[in-house]
Amino acid sequence: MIKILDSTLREGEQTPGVYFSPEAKLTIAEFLDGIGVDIIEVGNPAVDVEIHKSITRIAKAGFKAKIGAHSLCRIDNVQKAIDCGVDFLGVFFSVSTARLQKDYDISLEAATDKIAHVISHAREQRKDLLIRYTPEDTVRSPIENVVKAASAAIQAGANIISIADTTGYTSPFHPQRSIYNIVKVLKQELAQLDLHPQIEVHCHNDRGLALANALDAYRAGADIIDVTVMGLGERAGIVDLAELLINLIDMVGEQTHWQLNYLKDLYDFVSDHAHIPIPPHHPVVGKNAFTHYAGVHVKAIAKDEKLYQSLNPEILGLKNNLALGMQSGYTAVELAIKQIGREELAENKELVANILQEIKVIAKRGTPIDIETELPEIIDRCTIKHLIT
Ligand code: HCA
Ligand code: CU
Repeated sequence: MIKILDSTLREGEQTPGVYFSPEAKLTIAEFLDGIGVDIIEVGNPAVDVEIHKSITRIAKAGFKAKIGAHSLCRIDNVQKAIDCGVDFLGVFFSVSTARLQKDYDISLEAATDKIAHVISHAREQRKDLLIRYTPEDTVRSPIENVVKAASAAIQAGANIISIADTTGYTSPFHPQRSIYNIVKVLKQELAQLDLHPQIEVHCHNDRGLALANALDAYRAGADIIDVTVMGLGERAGIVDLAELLINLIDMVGEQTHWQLNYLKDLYDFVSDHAHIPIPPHHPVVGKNAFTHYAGVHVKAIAKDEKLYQSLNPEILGLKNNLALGMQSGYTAVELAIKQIGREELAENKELVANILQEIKVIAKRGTPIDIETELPEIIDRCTIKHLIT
């Protein structure tokens, strides 16, 4: 069964301007645990003492999910993470030619020694720790470097190798740049060395392909997929939790343990605390994700919702709804009138037509019409006109 690693509290907090207080972090972790994600990556304890405390607190909170810390490839940093009492440790160090030469200025051999040294230190401390090694920018690194670093990491005690598409470079449609191939090749190369780590993928969204790439990696047999709420993260962020889950359900079947009914509240909470609104047309959790509007659509869904819907909002604890505006037709007005409990008016065809005309005029202001508060006023105005004429 595919596992989900949520990194809202680590990668997500790398969104410029975003800060989650320790209380917000705990609440977000509670939601994620309730949804059933497997690993919650809380942060790097070396970044700030407050993050260190949050990791320790969440690690002790007794969640079902494994609680993880992110760490530079340094003994002191790894030690800080272990001191937080985490179940999971992620160590990253790139072995791309460019990074080795331009940034770190060390040879591949020196890099692999360092990786092995740091990971052995962590393994010696804790036999039960899940250790992930990420050759950052994996997908733009020579595969032989990745295999060398990954095998050194596994021999030193790593259980998981993460393929990081740090710059959103891969594409399922590009002949040389598919994460599908990278997952397959890395697994094969490591299997030849009799090494069988779990494979994780971390896909950035710079080209808008993070979700497509994550699903491509899933198809290739990846074991763990990284996500964040709202796809938060550096630059264009990473894979969106809600979007991934809704797609995985189609593939693994509805018999999953994920509690999707917490998603909307989690997203609202994160959006409030990140001060980033959820776009209304955001899949699954956006205000319009299950809203039907244009005349033809509303007329059809009044007969059968599936005519314009391939997802069932009930699995998310949500319902369909209706929007009124310039694109509306007669049926939408009838349904909206019924929705606010004025069924008797829906019979009056002339009145309904007048209300529709009035709605089309108001719609020109360019903001949504609120059915609960504005429709009663529109009805009153039209009823008076109707009585006079
Ligand atoms: C980062 C980069 C990272 C690391 C991923 C990982 C990436 O912000 O440190 O450690 O698995 O995209 O490569 O998020
Ligand atoms: Cu990242």
